[in-house]
Amino acid sequence: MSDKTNKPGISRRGLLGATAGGAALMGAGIGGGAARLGLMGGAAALGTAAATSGAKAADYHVGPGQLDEYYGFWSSGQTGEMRILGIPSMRELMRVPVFNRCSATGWGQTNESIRIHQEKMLPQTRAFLEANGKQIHDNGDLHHVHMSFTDGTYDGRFLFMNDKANTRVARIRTDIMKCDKITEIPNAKAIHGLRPQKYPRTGYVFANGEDEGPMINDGTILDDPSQYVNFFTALDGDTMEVAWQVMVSGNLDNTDADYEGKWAFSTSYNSEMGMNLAEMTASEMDHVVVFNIAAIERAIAEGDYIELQGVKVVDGRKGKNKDYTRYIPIPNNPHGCNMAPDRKHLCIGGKLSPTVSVIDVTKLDLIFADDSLDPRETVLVAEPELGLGPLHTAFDGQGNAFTTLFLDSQIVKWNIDAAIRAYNGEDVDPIISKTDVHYQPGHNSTSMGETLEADGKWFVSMNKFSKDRFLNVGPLKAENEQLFVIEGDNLRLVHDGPTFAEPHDSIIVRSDIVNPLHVYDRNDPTWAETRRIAEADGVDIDDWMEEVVRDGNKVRVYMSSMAPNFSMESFTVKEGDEVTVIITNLDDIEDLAHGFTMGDHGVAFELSPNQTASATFVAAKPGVYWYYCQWFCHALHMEMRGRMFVEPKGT
Ligand code: K7E
Ligand code: CUA
Ligand code: CA
Repeated sequence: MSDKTNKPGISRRGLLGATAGGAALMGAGIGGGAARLGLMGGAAALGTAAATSGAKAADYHVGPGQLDEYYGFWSSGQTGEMRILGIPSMRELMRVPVFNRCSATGWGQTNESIRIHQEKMLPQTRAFLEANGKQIHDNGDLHHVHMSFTDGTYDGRFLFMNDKANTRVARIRTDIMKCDKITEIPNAKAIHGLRPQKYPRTGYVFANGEDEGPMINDGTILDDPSQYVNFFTALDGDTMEVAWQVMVSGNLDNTDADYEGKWAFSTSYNSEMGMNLAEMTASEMDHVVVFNIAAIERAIAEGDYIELQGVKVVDGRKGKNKDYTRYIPIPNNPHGCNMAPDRKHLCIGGKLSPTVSVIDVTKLDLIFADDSLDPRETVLVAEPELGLGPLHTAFDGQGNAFTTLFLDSQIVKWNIDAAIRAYNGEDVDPIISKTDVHYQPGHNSTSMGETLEADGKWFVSMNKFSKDRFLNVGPLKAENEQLFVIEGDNLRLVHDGPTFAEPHDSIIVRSDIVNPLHVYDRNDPTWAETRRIAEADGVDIDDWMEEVVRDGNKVRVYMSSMAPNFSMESFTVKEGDEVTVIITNLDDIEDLAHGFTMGDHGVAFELSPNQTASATFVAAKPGVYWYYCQWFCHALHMEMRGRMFVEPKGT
């Protein structure tokens, strides 16, 4: 499984040919023309060496009743939720809805979750949604989940994540493992790369806008890309307000931050500002943008900004001769952007280039101080040729890096110091080993690998294709995630696991850092507004409730749940009433969740111990409707139900 013989001894130029061929190469890896390069077929045929090494996998078996050593926080791509796994069992422990609508928990339907969705929604989006008969966007494309940092390591407070589909950033509170903030980002389009500030703390959450557009996108400018710009956003991780933005040249893909709190970095695959594939792959070089945080803060303080949609925007475009940004040329449509825990080296995956570009971030001051210096020559310290389609890099904390090779379907383990020495002309091979994965890996992660506490124990490869690894479930296949134990130079496969559409990124966090509650605190802010409404109605939501409050055609129904009963066996409303059902689960015993489902009304929500939740609907059809508890809670769970009587109009 570790074979150095596969090291590509081919030059980048030779592989990719003309630049248009670069694009074709990626296409080839994904499907049709793979045979030309012998890539996919080869991987499928020889990809079993690692897989058959399961003999010692039992060493790492997490047996019944045993707990995992790490939490895995997983994105879910177009599903729009965050997932929690146990590592090394790779068992999926929980799904936390964020941008998606969840049938189980009522996320996206409860008044409490709709308030979170709407709190930081732009007014024009609200108007747009209303015109489409909706209150919220209930889809998302969640690629990157990252935890808040203090002093360069995870502090267990929050998880932050992007929505590429609807240009948002969300936060999850780790004490309750629920989303508490969703911020729509003005000006930018399609938030993709996202990373929290690592030092001194989070602090900022950096978010990349991937798609270009007119500075003021009101329909005045349409097909005139010469007037398009793109935005880099810094949010305040504590308030989830946008702190500032930087206007940039080119688009933005992935991002990371350093360990000194000085810089943020973003890759761009479209320095060309191309609008189609040929244009986006026209140049041999794209770039990484370096953001000078102190200089940007100074610009904001001194007034060197414009205000766009209420956001202070600094102009960091190319050729502005300001010290806000620098553009470092990187080959070729680069993708991953990963800061090593040695505090010094930033690794950029070349994607169409078989190289990873290594930047020494301690040299960045030089190019900000002296504009005449060649930025690439000044800060680039290595550019090892590692294999085809390098995307993302993870670290073991011991000076080694693991890079996913999308086209080669391999993980290459390499040594950063050796790569630097090779770049300086020494005859050393930075490549330590290559391991087959199944198939086409995108992101990867190591345990604690994006922190100063990187421990080099576990490695996950997040593979975009599973093909023959699992029973056929039809034309749509699962993705495949493989867990490896890092053993010396090699990776040993201990688990293959299918996963639903489509995790991109993950982090592996020591379990002692994360300490969720077992039951809700009754004073949780999630239902503060619901509490305020109840108080105005003279109802105490902390107590047993049996109240129906009428307010014109609005009816608020207050009840409690306690196994195996709702406090109300029935309630009566009139046809056309807008009904809000507000429930507190007075059971405060660990794991005693109830739920509330109103039959034939599309209403269902979770009621975890001590939780208050509510949902609003129109009782538009006269008749008898049963509501029931949908979370199995008691021997008499089936009996935990009641009736809503909807009287016909005019009775
Ligand atoms: Cu982080 Cu998939 Cu959005 Cu790379 S991206 S794979
Ligand atoms: Cu309460 Cu099931
Ligand atoms: Ca490009």
